[in-house]
Amino acid sequence: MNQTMRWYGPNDPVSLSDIRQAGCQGVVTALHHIPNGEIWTSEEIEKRKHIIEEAGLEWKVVESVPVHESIKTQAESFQLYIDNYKISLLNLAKSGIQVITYNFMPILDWTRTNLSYPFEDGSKALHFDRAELVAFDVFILKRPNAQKDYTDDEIQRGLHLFNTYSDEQKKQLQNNIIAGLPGSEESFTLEQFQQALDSYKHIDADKLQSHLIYFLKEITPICDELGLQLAIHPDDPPYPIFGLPRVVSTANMVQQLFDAVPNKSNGLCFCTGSFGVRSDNDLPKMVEQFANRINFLHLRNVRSDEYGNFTEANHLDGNTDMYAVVKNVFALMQKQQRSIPIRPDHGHQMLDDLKKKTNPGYSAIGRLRGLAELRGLEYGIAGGWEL
Ligand code: CS2
Ligand code: MN
Repeated sequence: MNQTMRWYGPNDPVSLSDIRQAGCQGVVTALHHIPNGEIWTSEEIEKRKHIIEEAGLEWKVVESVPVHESIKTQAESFQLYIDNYKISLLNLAKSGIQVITYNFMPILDWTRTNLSYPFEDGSKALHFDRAELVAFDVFILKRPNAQKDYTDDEIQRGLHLFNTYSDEQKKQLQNNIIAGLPGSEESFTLEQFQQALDSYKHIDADKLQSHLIYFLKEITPICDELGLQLAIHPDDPPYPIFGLPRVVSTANMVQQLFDAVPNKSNGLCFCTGSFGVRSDNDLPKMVEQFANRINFLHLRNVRSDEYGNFTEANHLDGNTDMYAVVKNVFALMQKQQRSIPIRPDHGHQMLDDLKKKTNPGYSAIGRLRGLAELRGLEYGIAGGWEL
């Protein structure tokens, strides 16, 4: 596996030197300063590439080239945004980038309710609590008809939190959910968020899926030609929230995308943490099912329950049998003679990082721990060679 870490660019408190010392060959990054929907010029791409290479690292994977909301809803001028996307792809390929990560989650990228959840070993984890989601959705945002998306029990627990939380805690909860986690391109006030939700009023899962398929049919021929590999990131959490449709949450949903658009560039970012929240996703089996389509791996673990609450656990400990996943990944890489890029997806805030201001999920030491464990796991599976 080709080991990388995500780097948020020159403003990231984790430096390229830190990432190199963690044992990575490369970084995964994006041009976060370019507004969503605008073209990534060759000049900007080359500038970033130069900084990375100066530090002795390579840049082969982009995460993410964001997909403009108009493409997801097929709102006015969406074709223009698709054309811009194609130009960005062309420019990236010219600079030697190989893998393009993106996602098709409406409005919000990954979502958590608590960004500093006390984990039992003293570190801090990211956490998703349905009762907190209800407290925000039903009682703070007051989304019309939100109640029908929850059980009575969830509503009672959400109401209890709403009644006991201080104003400050409510504000914090709101920020955690809609102020934009690292990597997400948008940040909302309550009014803006409700407005964005309204733009999905007439878009159900079938429609959103047809928009994704349309987008893939537009961009995959160009990617095939340029030798680019696409990597769609699954929904996180992998079930509908705020009444929004989801189209990349299960093995079946992913299979439908490959059946509809079989082009060779159409591929997957296999995020074990996202898929792993659902007990109906058998991850080692999915590695086998999508063997020819996995272009990038996000490895992390979660502990989830039947209601959809989850905590990000340590990388080798949680719902997912990481040994079985890495064993299957290793076997497919041997068979296909290719090295798939991986990154430890998130890590706990721990040790010295507890005293620092860090990007939630993306502090140095927790990810270093995760990467070291995963590297050791692969080394053991490989029998000590072929890394
Ligand atoms: C998140 C997201 O789980 C994750 O990897 O950190 O930022 C994710 O990378 C994007 O949704 C991918 O487009
Ligand atoms: Mn991920």
